[in-house]
Amino acid sequence: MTDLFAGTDQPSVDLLGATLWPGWLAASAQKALVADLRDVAKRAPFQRYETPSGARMSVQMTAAGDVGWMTDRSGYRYAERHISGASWPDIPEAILNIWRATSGAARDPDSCLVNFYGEGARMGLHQDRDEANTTWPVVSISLGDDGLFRIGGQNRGDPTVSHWLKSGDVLVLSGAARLAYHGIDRIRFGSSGLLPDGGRLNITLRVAQ
Ligand code: MD6
Ligand code: FE
Repeated sequence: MTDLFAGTDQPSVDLLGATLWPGWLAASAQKALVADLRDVAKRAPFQRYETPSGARMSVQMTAAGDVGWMTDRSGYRYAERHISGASWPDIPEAILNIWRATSGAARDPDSCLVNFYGEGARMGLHQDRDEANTTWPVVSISLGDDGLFRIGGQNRGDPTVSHWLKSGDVLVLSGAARLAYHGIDRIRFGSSGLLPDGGRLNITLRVAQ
């Protein structure tokens, strides 16, 4: 298993306090993760949620774990069930192993959000702060097409830096960067061959409750 991972001995990149491990996942591990996510999406199909303001998100989402992040007109929250009423699938073991190797946290995550970006999808600047305890890190895994990630500080108006996240990159938001504003400005649709029909998958692991 560990030979699927490039590992954390390679140089990391600091993005305003967030730690990026470029190309942390070998191509074989990336393919295996896509297969795991297809299984998750079979049990819990992707949705385009509505935000509290009534806007439909361009990113499609599903989840695994005890709870899954979702939004509708009544607000952002972690739900115990998919919109179908089914409980969320378990977090795949290979995904838990990435958290264990990179997060530095003494416990496993209880929530795994899966984002899918088709052509033109984006995610506005936001903080991840719907979790009960926001001192646990967030681990983010990128698969498929390149995504232009932007990160700033703990206030919306703080200066930001941008970086293209590539397939196999692992990013950890911890410490002061845990509550940094961040988002995906755009993707380069078709830039990766990992997903036959193009697009970008992002996995975020969290301790939500
Ligand atoms: C994305 N990522 O990469 C969106 N959140 O598609 C996030 O919203 C994110 O990359 C918390 C920590 C790392 C992230
Ligand atoms: Fe986020």
